[in-house]
Amino acid sequence: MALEKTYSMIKPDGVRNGHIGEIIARFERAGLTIERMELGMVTLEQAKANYAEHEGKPFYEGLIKYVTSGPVVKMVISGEGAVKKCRSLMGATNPAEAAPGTIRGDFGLVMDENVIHGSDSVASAEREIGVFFA
Ligand code: IDP
Ligand code: MG
Repeated sequence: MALEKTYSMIKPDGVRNGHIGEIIARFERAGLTIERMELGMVTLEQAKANYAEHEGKPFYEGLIKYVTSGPVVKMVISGEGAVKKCRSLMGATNPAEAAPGTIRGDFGLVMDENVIHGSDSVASAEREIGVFFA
């Protein structure tokens, strides 16, 4: 493994439901470092850039609305194998299938509002960090 940076974002439901502290604590407990962090809205342009790969899918419009609906926590997280580590702490995309002990398994209920985003590769991470921390 290598020292990596990843982009993660506590989505509007995670912020609204008061899970910021617990989620950050889990990243830190796992040995990851929060390098940058900002609480604020996602612009329409940022949402579209982040989710470009999903354009045209049935859930796309709802996803863009949801992720721009309220404040989020944008983070750059670093550490050994940070991309995979972050994804495994997050759990499966569908909270109904996410294992207990994962962020989505513990704090999410439905696919439409699944608490957190995390880059799926080093290349995606670089792109997404550029979108949110230009
Ligand atoms: P990921 O967030 O685990 O990487 P992706 O497949 O990249 O999952 O999907 C991006 C986001 O789009 C998901 O986190 C979720 O918010 C939303 N999403 C994906 N599939 C569906 C769906 O079938 N219904 C509603 N929302 C979905
Ligand atoms: Mg994804």
